[in-house]
Amino acid sequence: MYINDLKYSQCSLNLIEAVEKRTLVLDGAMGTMIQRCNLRESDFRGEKFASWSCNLSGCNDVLCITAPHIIKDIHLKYLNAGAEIIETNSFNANCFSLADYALENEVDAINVAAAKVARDAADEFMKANPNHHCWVAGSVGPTSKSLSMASTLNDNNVNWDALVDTYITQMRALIKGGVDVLLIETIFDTLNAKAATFAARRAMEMEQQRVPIMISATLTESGRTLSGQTLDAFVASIAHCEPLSIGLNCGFGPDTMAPHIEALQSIPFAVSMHANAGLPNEMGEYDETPSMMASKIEPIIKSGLVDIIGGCCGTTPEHIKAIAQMVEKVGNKKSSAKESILSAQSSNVNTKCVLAGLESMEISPERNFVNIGERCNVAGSRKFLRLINEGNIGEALQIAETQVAAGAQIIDINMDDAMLDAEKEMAKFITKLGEEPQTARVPFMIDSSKWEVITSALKLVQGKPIVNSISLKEGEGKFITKAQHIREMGAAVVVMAFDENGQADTYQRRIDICNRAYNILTTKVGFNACDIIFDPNILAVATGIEQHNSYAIDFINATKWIKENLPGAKVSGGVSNLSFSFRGNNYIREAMHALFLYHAIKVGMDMAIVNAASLMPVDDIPHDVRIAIEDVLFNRDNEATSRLIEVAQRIKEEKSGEKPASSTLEVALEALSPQQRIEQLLIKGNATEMEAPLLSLLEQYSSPIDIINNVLMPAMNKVGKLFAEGKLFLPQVVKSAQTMKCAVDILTPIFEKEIILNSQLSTINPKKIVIATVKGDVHDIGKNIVAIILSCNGYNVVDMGVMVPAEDIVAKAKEINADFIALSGLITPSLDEMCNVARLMEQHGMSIPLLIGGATASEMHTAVKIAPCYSHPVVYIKDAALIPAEIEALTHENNADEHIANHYMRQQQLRQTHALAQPPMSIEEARKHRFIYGDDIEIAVPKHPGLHNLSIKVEQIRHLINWRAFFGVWKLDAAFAEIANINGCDHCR
Ligand code: THG
Repeated sequence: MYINDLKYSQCSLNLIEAVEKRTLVLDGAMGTMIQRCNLRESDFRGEKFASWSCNLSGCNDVLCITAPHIIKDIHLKYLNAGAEIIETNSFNANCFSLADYALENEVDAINVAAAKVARDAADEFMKANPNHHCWVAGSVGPTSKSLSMASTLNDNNVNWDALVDTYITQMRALIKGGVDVLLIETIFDTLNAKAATFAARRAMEMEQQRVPIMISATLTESGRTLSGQTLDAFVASIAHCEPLSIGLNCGFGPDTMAPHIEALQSIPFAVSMHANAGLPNEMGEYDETPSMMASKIEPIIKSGLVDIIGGCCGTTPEHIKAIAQMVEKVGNKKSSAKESILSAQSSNVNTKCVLAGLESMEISPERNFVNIGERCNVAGSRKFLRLINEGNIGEALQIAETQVAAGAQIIDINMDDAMLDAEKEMAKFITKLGEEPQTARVPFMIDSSKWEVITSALKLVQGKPIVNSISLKEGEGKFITKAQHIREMGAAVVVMAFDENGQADTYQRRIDICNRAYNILTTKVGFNACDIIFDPNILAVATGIEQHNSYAIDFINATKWIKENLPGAKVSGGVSNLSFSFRGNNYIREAMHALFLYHAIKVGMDMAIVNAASLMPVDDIPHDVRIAIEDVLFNRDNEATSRLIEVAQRIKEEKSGEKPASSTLEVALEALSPQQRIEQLLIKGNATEMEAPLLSLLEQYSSPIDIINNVLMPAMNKVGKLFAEGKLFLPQVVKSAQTMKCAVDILTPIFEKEIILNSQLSTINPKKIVIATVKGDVHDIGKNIVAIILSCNGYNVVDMGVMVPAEDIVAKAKEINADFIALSGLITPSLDEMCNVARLMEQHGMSIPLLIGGATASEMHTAVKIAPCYSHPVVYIKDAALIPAEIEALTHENNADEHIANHYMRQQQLRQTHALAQPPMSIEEARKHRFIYGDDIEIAVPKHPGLHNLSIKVEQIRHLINWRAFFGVWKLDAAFAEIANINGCDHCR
């Protein structure tokens, strides 16, 4: 059910229409008027609460039940003074405030009564004055709680859900009682206001009745809300509820309030103002007389800045009368500009994208480009991950601060690590960011592939954040539900160019998916087009794989298309992804980022996730480097990657002053033995000269298979090692793998002949590997690289693609009698899915090794979470280049058992280290595990009780000490544990 499907009452429609045409007069203070009545405590109690246990004096809201005639009389006084909108006497009628009087269970009754008595007064007035229309506004105060400050105030009694429930109860009752509009007022904390607007929607859905919302904030002297937001930021944070009006009340007299009201003139909503009768004097009284107040308001009305005007503390029917007369005198004319702003409000394309932290930030072409700090990301910064793991929030916050100081205008926050409770860590970090003035200033980007992490983070942000991200990968239904929720929570959204078939990796798929998502969001969800940020996938270029060569230019062209064809939509992307091939060479990476951004911004890219501190000016890049990079970005020719590798290597040498990396690789081939020559050719990816040394080796080895096992495989392992040391880049590894394939191809016809001769079929039967990106995940670039490297190494690879359910993977492996299953995934939920696959393999009684890879996978997670699900090897593979070596080791004729035993031992150690690093359980929890014994247990009695002197040598007891536990605590690694083994520790066997 969408809010737009609900209907306004005729009265509410009249109100909306009236605000567009003229300035309406709101009533004045309720409290002042009740005080004037000099009520006794017994008047508050009335009949209903005569024997109530609490003192009810001062509980104004209860009077709606116990003395409705008094309240109705006040309403009538305001109506007769000229008020057209009267506020119900329900400002404090929420369960938190009423709990002070033990009336928390009367919220419904009091609000229904408040609405009814106001309705009564309004109807009576209209009957007597048929030419005057008047309306009832349900007054909803801020409650006594502050959500965004709850953590600072150590208030554990309130959170988003509790506050939303509180508001829902109050608002449902007001709607039931017949109000024409809800007035959320005296807002000092925007997060409270967001909860209120969220609750308003729910209340309307529950009551099947739509009512307009008026929103009114209270500023402190600094011109900000108490929770620290500027007025602009406040407007940006609540505009998503499309209120009838936004305005100010309380806090100031009319003259002090005027400049702030002026600042609201360009908002696409009506503007309301109900100031106090001046500032309270020393006695706490308000001195401004009705005529003083009216004359101060006059210029504001004349300038057409205000659409709804009334009074707050200290104002009386006399003040309202003076104001109403002044409004009438001024002529009650609205500027046509304002009229058109208000009537255009329903169009959702022509508004702007304004985000907010404590301050607002508009994403506009004038800003040229917005940079989003990437470093608060556990998957994108080893340092940040370490700090979060250590619970060092202070230094983690400094990373955010440093980014803002370096120019980040938004900060991306990502806690998706398999070993972290991402939801909890995100909540903790976001709360802390909101408390630090430097970081609270900027809008946040909540980056997670887990929906629960996003939804719970949204409940903690008082500004207007960006959700990063949603996509069509699970189909339209889920996409719409998520988008709808994000819209209701008032966030902008990053939409990744993924669909049911995976991630878009061509120009056409990029624009097709973005176009489809745009249409769904704008037509079916009613999302403001300006709040949609497309991410058409920045993927790594120069990987050595041909299909990847056009990734950069396709992104740039897709950006251009989106900006030209999807009005309002923004474009963003994670720039550091682009240069993953050059990890270890920061200079080239940064130069690539700078040039990529330069070209993407030219065609309209609005923002990007970047390392704010290391953005390089394009003009600082030497001409030859620039050309080499641009050739890659624009995919100018097939040699572009090779040329960039050369440049990258040269620069690395120049920067490090190291012995050139290439010269360690470059050796005079003629002087080498055939084995060494083959190794060099493989490292360099040179296939053309491979045949001669291979053939000459045939004289030395009895079979081509021996050459593969003893020469080619070790050479590939060396490639893996050089890669791990940062001496080779990914494209070179891919090229090496392709060279390996050529070498194997040269040998194949020879051993095929041999098979026939020796009928050794089984020995050369290539190993079969089933590889898949698991269910829920569409990322497959890493997996594809692994598949290519494996095929090049002569394995028989069955690539099942992306989003593959566990059942299908296991079925396929059984069907083809696979030797390995390899699983890949980039996002954290994929890791849980990998556990599911492991469990299913166990259920099916399989015994083949399971290989785990992907950006969020880790050795620790594999050992702690996945391996225990399966009683055979589950091995984490850090890099694509390392997989052939691991497969060899796992199946090695002589050494496999030892390798697997070592592997199990290492994983066992990792699990212990992990267990020891967990915080100790609480004493209550520990006591639940205490030893419970009954009568049937016999407890041995010591044979010789009392004190005895024993003389024991250390050597005698050393083997009884659990050294492994100590090594775990001391964080010593496996090598040290070996010593314990040597020393014969019983626990370490
Ligand atoms: N699109 C969207 N969101 C994203 C991405 C995207 N969020 C995450 C990521 N991609 C963008 N963030 C990063 C952060 C860091 C790096 C890359 C992308 C990075 N880090 C160094 C590395 O891995 O080599 C590590 C540096 C270190 O440990 O200090 O490159 O595309 N919507």
